[in-house]
Amino acid sequence: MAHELAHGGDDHHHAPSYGGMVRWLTTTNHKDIGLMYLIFAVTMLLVGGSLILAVRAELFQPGLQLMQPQFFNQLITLHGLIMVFGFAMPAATGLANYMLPLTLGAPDMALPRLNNWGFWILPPAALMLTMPFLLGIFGIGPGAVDTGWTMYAPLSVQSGWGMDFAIFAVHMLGMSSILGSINVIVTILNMRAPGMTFMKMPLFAHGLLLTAILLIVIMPVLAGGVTMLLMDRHFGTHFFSAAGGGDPVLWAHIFWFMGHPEVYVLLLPICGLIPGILSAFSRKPTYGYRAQVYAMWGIAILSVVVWAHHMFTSGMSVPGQLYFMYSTMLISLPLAVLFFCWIATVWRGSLSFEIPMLFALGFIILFGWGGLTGLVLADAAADPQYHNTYFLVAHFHYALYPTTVMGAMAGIYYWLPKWTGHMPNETLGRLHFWLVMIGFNLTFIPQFLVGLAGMPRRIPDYPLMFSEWNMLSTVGAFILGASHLVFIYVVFQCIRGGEKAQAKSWEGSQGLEWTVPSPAPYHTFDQQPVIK
Ligand code: CU1
Repeated sequence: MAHELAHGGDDHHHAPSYGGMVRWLTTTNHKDIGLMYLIFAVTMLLVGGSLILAVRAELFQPGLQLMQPQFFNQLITLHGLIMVFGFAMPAATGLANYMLPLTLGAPDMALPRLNNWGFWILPPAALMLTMPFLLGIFGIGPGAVDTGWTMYAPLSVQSGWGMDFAIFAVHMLGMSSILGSINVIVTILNMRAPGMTFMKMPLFAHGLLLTAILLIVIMPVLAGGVTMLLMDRHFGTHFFSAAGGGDPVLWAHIFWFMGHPEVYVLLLPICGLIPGILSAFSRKPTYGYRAQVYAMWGIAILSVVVWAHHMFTSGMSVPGQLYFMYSTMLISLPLAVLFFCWIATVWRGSLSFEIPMLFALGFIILFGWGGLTGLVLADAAADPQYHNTYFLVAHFHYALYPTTVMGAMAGIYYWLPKWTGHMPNETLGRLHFWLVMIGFNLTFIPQFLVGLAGMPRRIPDYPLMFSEWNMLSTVGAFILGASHLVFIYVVFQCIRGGEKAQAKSWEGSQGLEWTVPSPAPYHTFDQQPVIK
């Protein structure tokens, strides 16, 4: 089934055809690899989601019901690392692999073997990250990394050997994303269809290009950081130990130099993807193409100079606080340009609300709240009040869930007809969307409220006064979890059959050139066989 799906398209490489596992291990076809990335990402989404449902179950009531604090810490840490590195980034790389060559009019990614290598680093890395956790459940070893996904020193210097596994996993995940990024950049620079200048390229490609550049800037820094951490842990250095002349705050700087741009790494591919969907279902061209390109560049450049807004409470000079506050707030300008263009694209359009459009609009609404609450947190005077509370947790979930999960879902639903030849079930797809909207808001609105009231994050117990909101939040989380099962059912159903997709899969769709200003450049799309 998956075999047919990936081979439905053209195979330009005419590689010797192996069967079974060997074929998937050795494939250099961008659709095969894109598909494997997507399957890996959705698997990790379910794993990371299950971990946090255990956390929410513990937080259903005050007191310790289900687990000890150390196990709780492992759950929240793995949830963060798995969702960012195991789900969100591979999901974007999967969409990039599958769709980027098609939107550029290229036969494949520029470096197909590198592409294969980049993917196959991921499963061992995921195993490396989760193995100590599984061993820990069976009573072997100290369990998984339990420092929170930020791996702050000095805790991470002293934590058990789950940390060492996490360090190696981070190295491998970083290597994988650097390889993927090199491939995206080379493909975009060299393999565009004749006549497709930079400013005629789909916004999707612009988003992926910026993401790739950002990843190459930030991932080596994190790799250096975790290497220093490894040295501190085992080889007698004192980079992060105040007693030895080092500084634990140095770790926070290194981490957030990666961690803040990472948010935009996750956002930018979706900023490239959403305008095309909005345009298709509004039956209008994308509004403000140039403005969106420049805004995305602005966001990418600003994103690497604002990292210490995560550290207002770790002791910073007033000029430092002012700089990081204003530079952070400055990002809202290019983001507002994007929001304006998205709204202007649908404004007075002939709208219809099929599944991808629902997810695209849901993304705009929820991500808007993520952005606005981010402005609150960026205020250096207000931040000490909210730092390390559930207000922050709710904020970054409003920023990241719509971008990564809903963005990926919008893209997957949008392209499912093209990939499988069938339309997804509209009723179930809408059910999925509304379960997401209800479940997500029910989970995180209460977290804003308990956060404002002072409930700290990363602690398995809490005072009685927070009980009701936490109960609601847990109920919401389980609804949100269930929504993903509906999604998986719809995808399987769509692969196996259903209403036949037309050449223009969605009624308003303009085909593959959805974000290219007219006239569309020369391309080879119509010579590629239709997926049956
Ligand atoms: Cu940040």
